[in-house]
Amino acid sequence: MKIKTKRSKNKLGLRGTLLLCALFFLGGFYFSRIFFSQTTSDLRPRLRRDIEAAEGGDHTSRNNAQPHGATGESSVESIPFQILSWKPRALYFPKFATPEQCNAIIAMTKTQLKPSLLALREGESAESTQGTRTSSGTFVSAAEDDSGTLDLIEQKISRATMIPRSHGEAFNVLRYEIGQKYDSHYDAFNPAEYGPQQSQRIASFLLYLTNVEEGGETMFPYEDGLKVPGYDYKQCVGLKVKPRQGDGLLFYSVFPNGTIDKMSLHGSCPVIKGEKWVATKWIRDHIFYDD
Ligand SMILES: O=C(O)CCC(=O)C(=O)O
Repeated sequence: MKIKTKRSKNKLGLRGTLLLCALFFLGGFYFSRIFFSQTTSDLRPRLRRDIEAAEGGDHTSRNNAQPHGATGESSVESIPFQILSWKPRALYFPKFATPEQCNAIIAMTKTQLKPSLLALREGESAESTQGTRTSSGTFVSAAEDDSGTLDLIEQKISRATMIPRSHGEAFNVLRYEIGQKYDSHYDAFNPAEYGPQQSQRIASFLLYLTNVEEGGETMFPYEDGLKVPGYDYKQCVGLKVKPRQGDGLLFYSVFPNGTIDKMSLHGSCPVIKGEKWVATKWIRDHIFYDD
């Protein structure tokens, strides 16, 4: 009896052990595959954040900052942007300024507006260019604004572009009423057309101060090399950027080698409904001295 019992126990034990081993092996293999193939980007956001923070890779954390130089900053910050186009290089900055800041800029300039002027090419006159730019506007510098609003905006533009504030012209605040527009033009001055230049406009930052119900888009007719047959500089075509209060648009008028980017041709489509306010900052390749 004793021997019989022992034998039957051994037989079952061996099978059971083998089966158990096989199950453990397969189970271990299966779970290790799942565990090691899962990268942190597959994990739920909360878990991913915890892992990144533990690894020191939390990109929203101030702790991720590097030791900085004398002119640098101690914290890591973000200014969200969207690349609208590489040809020309155009970036969009949602919520660059607050509605309160935009309204303050309108309030401080609205009594100063005069018909907008044009930089004339050789041979052009106010009469020959009449109707090209029909907005009204005024120039205002950050130093003239005691509230500090323009100072903050200007600082932020300089951080977004990494071009020192001293290279910026004063803000050109523009108002477009219904039907008003700015035909396509370049912000950079081609010396062949405008004569020798002391410095060049290399980039433009537009801060939209209002929403516009209809029309008033900033347009780039030659975006991506697009050339509309018979295009007459007055048509509203190409890449169109719809103004939204507080959003910013930055585009570069020259290439890194200093030549003018022909695709930076741009203008403002006529306002159809509502009113468009925008503050433009032209940025130069040299320190800009207002004379
Ligand atoms: O108003 C716009 O959207 C464009 C303004 C502009 O072209 C300029 O200020 O140079």
